[in-house]
Amino acid sequence: MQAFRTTLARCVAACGTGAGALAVALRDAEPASNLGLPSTGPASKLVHELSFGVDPALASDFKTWLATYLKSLLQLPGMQGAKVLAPATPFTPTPGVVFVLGGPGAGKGTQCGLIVEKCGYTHLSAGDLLRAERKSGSAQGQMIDEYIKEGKIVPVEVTVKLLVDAIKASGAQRVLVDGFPRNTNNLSGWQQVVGDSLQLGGVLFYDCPEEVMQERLLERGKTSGRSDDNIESIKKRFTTYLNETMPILQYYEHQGMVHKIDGTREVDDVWADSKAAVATMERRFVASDQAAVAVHVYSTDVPPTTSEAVVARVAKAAAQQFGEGKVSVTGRALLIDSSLKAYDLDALRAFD
Ligand code: UP5
Ligand code: MG
Repeated sequence: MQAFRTTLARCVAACGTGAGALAVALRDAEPASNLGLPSTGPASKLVHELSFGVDPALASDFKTWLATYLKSLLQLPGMQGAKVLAPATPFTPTPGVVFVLGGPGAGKGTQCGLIVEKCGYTHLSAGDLLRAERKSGSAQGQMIDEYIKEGKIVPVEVTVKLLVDAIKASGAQRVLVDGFPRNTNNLSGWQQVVGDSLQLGGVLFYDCPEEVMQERLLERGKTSGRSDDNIESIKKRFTTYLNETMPILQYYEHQGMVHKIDGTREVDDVWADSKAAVATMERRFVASDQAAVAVHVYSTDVPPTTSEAVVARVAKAAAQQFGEGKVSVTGRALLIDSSLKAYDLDALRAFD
């Protein structure tokens, strides 16, 4: 008995601990094409590991359907059983943000207003938040005042805190971050503070020549009361935009994240493009918001059963039930290489 315990301990040590140990007991069935050939020896056991991406709105219906569907799948020859694995922590979708960039007066705020109205997004303008903070009269408020009049970019610690606090307070799932990030300091500050806690759907970029923007801002300056809607500040804002914000746009362009929109046209025409861009970003959000479900299906390799065939069969059934694109299915086959049993631990036998 002691010898057995020692061997078992060595096995467990060799395999690692926890979830890793379970994973080691299953090795990739290779090459995959072998699974399609008639087996010559005694039947081996296979685990078909299926991963589902499910539209969160369908998560509950999917769960119900999956249980019934798996029962029918298990009627097929060679199929022996299945386990549905749930994530240990409940799935919560990551809130999505869209950066809105463009020169001063390009129409960022105007288009954001429409996106809020028609698409239900929450709008947070970095400039508006800074202007509100300026009113506080604190030392920080005076510093912000100087930066805005000079068309300079306020240090990122201030702006990111205002933005992140406002995003948290809003509790929104979709947020337009207007007029940010404006330079590399903004970008790195955002990435450090936000990390993966928010997902970026893309960047709306309103492209507009300086003459048009200047005319709009001077017109607005007659009534806006903004300390930077005067010709001196406007010129400085243009320079800052060209030197510091354009590189940020190029950075995101390289990543294929920018939706460039001609901002010189009538508001409604610009809106048509904004709407299409938001729809594209929404598809990106939905794809990454999909709740993850995993299933292990156990079969023998007699008759031969390829993972591709199982995935294709399950994907077809899911598409018939929920519609194309609502449930994604991927999978692979694993051979059971060796199996370890928990010794004297009844509870752990449930995993076998
Ligand atoms: N208008 C809009 N669309 C039109 C159209 N299609 N046709 C005709 N007219 C149109 O529009 C400007 C004016 O044009 C309005 O009168 C509108 O009716 C008309 P708006 O939608 O307000 O343009 P927007 O691009 O939002 O212009 P804004 O002046 O807000 O741009 P800025 O980027 O200059 O201002 P922001 O508030 O973002 O920043 C101000 C300052 O804050 C910065 O200069 C900087 O000092 C500071 N700041 C930071 O330091 N860090 C930040 O992260 C953000 C700001
Ligand atoms: Mg604005």
